[in-house]
Amino acid sequence: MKVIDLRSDTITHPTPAMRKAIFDAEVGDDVYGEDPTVNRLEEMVAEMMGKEAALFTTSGTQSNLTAVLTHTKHGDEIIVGDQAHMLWYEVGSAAALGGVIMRTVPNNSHGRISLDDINRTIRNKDIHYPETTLLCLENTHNRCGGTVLTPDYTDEVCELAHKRGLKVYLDGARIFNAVVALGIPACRLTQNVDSVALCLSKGLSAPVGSLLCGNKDFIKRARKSRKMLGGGMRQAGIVAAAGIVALETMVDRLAEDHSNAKRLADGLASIEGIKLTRDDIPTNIVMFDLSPELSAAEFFEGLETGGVKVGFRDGGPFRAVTHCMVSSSDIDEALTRIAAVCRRLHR
Ligand code: TLP
Repeated sequence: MKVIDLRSDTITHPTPAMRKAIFDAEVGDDVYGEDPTVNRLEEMVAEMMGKEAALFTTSGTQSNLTAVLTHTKHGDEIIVGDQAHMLWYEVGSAAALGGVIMRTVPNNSHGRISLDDINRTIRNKDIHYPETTLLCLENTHNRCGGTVLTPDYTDEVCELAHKRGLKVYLDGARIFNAVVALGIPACRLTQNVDSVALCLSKGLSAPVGSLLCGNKDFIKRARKSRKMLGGGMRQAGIVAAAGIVALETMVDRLAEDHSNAKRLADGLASIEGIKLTRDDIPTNIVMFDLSPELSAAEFFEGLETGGVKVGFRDGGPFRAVTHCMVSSSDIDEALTRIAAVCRRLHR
């Protein structure tokens, strides 16, 4: 039985073209700035994002922390949405290693934080207060169901934050899903943010890596922060080569993941006992709950033995993420298996 793994798009393997590029990669010592493949990837991504420079990091988590370390000083306060990946899934690194307070404001169901909330939360200058120096957005928004922030909204947030003296950082781990959903170039979504990171190892299917982008001075300082975090990677061209192929070949096909996510959501909505957390499925993430008469633990166990893996933390909701290693017929098969588990639990 083929296991249909919908836990995350992070489970995707490098494609044959990536493996070939890895094999052939020209390399050098990147800590000396001498890896030609890393340099090529960084230039390529900086241009795509409309920024002066980029820095190759090991992971989205490392990019996010590197950005915080570079934009702030110990004791500062940063504003994040209460559903932000940086808050939930990064081991409290901004506080633990960056020495900053993460002040939360609510994310709405579209992954937005309101301009009023932002304005209210930024501290005035006062001897009692920490300084608010950074505001963080996320596009697409993971815990808000792969929702997309529009360029207009992003611009408005940036205008307000900049007026109040803050920098804006965008966690764009899945920014290409937003790009494909909106049909606009990435640089339009990043035009006014001070820095942005994207991931190669999610829907784009590269084995490792993320890029942090910003102006030259920011990236120069970020390079030092990354070094402090142990992220100076020497002959990293081996992995950067796969990243270049990912950007060249895997972006447009994200549309297929989005249509498979819709197919999955439509099917789930028709299964008795399952309730989607939202009506629209903007990109490749589907979240759902069970009706109260069904046990989440039994459902989860039933799926595992039935050959379907989904994400499940803290009592729900469940999360299913589509990616290039599941086809539309795999989605149909997953739906058949999920429906069978629900029928059994209803008995
Ligand atoms: N998210 C992972 C898990 O950590 C939950 C996933 O499976 O979705 N920003 C966002 C918006 C992310 O979704 C993730 C990964 C990261 C940053 C961190 O990236 P990595 O895993 O490369 O450190």
